[in-house]
Amino acid sequence: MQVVYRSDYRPPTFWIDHVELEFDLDPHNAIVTTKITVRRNTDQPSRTLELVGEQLKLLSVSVDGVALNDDEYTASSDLLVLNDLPARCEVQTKVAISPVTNKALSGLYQTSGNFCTQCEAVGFRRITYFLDRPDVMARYQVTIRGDKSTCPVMLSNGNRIASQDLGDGRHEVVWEDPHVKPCYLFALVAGNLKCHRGSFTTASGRDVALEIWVEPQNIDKCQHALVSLQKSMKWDEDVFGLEYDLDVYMIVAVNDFNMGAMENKGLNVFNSKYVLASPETATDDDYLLIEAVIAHEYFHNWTGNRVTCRDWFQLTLKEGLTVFRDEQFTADQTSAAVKRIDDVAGLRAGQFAEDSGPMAHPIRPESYISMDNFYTSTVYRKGAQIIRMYHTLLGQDGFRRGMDLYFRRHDGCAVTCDDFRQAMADANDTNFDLFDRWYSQAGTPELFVTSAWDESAGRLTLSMRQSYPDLAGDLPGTKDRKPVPLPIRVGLLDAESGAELSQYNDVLLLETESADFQFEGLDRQPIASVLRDFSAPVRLRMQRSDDELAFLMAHDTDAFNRWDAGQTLATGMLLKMAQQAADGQPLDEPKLFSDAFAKILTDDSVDEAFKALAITLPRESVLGQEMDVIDPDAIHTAREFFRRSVAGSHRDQLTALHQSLAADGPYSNDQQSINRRRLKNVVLAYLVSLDTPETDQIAADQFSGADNMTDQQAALAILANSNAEQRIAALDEFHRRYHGDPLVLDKWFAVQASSSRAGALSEVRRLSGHSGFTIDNPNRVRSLLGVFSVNQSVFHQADGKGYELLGDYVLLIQSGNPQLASRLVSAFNSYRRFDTGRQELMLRQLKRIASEPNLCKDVHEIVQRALK
Ligand code: HT7
Ligand code: ZN
Repeated sequence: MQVVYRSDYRPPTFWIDHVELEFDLDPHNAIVTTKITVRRNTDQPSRTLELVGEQLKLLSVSVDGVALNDDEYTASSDLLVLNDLPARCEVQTKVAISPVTNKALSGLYQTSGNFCTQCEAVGFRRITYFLDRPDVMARYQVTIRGDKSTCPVMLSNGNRIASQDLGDGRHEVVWEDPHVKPCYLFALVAGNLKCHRGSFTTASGRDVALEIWVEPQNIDKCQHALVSLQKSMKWDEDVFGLEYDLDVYMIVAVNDFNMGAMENKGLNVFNSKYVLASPETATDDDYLLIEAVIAHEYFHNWTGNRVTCRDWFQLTLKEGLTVFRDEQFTADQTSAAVKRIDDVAGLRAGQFAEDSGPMAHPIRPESYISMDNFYTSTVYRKGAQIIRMYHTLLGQDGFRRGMDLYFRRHDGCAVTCDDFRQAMADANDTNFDLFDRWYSQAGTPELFVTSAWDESAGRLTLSMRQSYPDLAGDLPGTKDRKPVPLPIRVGLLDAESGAELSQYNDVLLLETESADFQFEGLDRQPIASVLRDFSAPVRLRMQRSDDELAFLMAHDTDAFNRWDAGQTLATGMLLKMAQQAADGQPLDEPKLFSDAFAKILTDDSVDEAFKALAITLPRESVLGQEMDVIDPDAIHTAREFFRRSVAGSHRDQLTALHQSLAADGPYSNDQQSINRRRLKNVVLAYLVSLDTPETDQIAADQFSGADNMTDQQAALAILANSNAEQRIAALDEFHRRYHGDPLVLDKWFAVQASSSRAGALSEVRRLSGHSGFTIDNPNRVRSLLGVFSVNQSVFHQADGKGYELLGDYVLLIQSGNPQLASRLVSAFNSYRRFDTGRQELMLRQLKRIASEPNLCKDVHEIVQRALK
């Protein structure tokens, strides 16, 4: 299979200035007529234009209005080659495509009977022959003709400039986008949709119409998305001075979508999960995610659309930057500390694991077989951490200067990560050349810190050293790795009072392999708080006693490190207990954590969301990363024991706390109520871990009495993971009530797929045969198989039945939807980290998949990397 290399980038032989598209919509036989005005690139002395396609049926081709004979071009379903073209001309093609049989959800497809497109990264070639690459930017005019009854609404990018009734039951709408764009930002939606409308007046006084298009039955679930959009528009004006640039901003919600959403110019297409919300059907987390995804796609209008990527290797240019922007936005709307903790927990669980397995790659990869495989947490989440480091070093004002210069230099252009870094540096008269290493090296650096106290000099020395752990195999970006620039935020605390010694609060910059940093003038030995706010994406390795960690957990003024000290303390204890479990020894009681736990719950200086995070134990998968050989059973036993033991020690306090949080009165979505629900549901999980009829009843009562989905789903998930006698009744009741709402039905599948009770794996297998399960809907697949594949103790059941189940579905899904299948198969990427028995069983599935005769290239790429 063809490998694409970053080093092979060449500018195109022709530019495309204007694109005219005509769609005659039909589910089985849609006709697409494309007129492109092309201009030879004078830097590239070729007269040949090679237009790529995928699964297209070519009907005709002409140049400057003259139809070409068969011998004047070469064509296959994947390539159209035109030789000896004049320096400027107009090329017209006509192709036929079949939206209804397009299960890949890339190109033009049907979802719930409506037409919809997805072009990023390379879906436009499934619509028409084109220069399907992001550095070719053009102006578009789009004519859509469709059935008036099935397609009363027909949308595309930009402004609607004309419409007419065609008299034969069909009608036509013409759209024009005044901005140049790459073809991956093209969009078309047509079908039976209703609109929830709003507006926004920009800082310079222009009125923008805001339109949220959904299936008619969902029209009452759009207000939160609309408000989220308005907040995002205002925030980008306030923080970055960026205004919206069209008269209308449309969002369409669709049920079948491979990712979260797509930032097409003026016409975003969203997975309905990230648009639709009502308190009865969406949880607080859903509300938060909707706001974040709406913001993310909106922010792309500048970071991605106005300035785009020169080639797909630069993906982090728009994605890392836009994730950073959406993280800052959410931090401003909610709590910066809680947001940072949530983000880092996600980074550690997903990206750190990716960075230490066979798919490890730099945030700017060097090669790919399928670009779709590189929409990874490394490109997105680690990419955002790299942007955050510029921000940490420059401050908000310096970062803003860099952004302003980036837009001044590159508006309307397709550029590289180097261009961004240069703008940041030039605007601040500094040099960021060493940051290049973050773009070309894979793996998570380890930061080793030791401290030395000189009593007579009153001096503390922190000695820091960075290095990369070795990775198995010959992975890209792992040879001759050099030290990377690390901004390390540090503070000191008085060891007796716990007070912050604020004059020592600083950001240190480690750019070499090692360095010493000294803090002078101290009266007595302080406690150091290192890597505050997680100021660099590294694994911190610092020898600290349990007492020191408990001290930081109680006193650190940096909320992130306060939380992290608790996690580190719990991790150490849990790993020791896992070893005891593996050795068949009795497990230690987690006394120190348990005491700190009780103190946090009564600490008035922190909010309930922070308390919820502070008492949540590290995930099983994160604990696994810290073991030489992951033992999923021992980790599970230890974590369950730990939780039950803490709950047992504080049963009365937890019962009273749950009671008081549950007495809050009717549902409200203000931040304090959200925080209180969050804490209430973590407390409930502790209580139900006690496995008593009384504590089960608390969950059952919450389930039946809940007036909102947050409390109901939390109680259901906790019951589904328990031995409570109310378990089955709750699951049945939930299904009875919500089976008609696809997004809520997804939750029903997900809570069962995340359960780790005995027999959970057979339940997942049984659910895959349930009438509500379908492989055609990615949300449904993710809610059952995706959730199950990260449920460590169940997926890694020692007999390999979990692996077999996933293998079966990867093979079933891959021919229809390669993107979805390749996400699923990635669950095998960690196989080298397990014992030989499990390795063998996972390898068996990988080899079985690899030997499939018609394996799609997406899955092929992941499996080959794993097997290498
Ligand atoms: N930029 C969007 C990426 C995306 C995508 C990529 C591959 C296949 C399907 C896709 N749908 C959306 C989403 C974003 O990051 O904003
Ligand atoms: Zn994005």
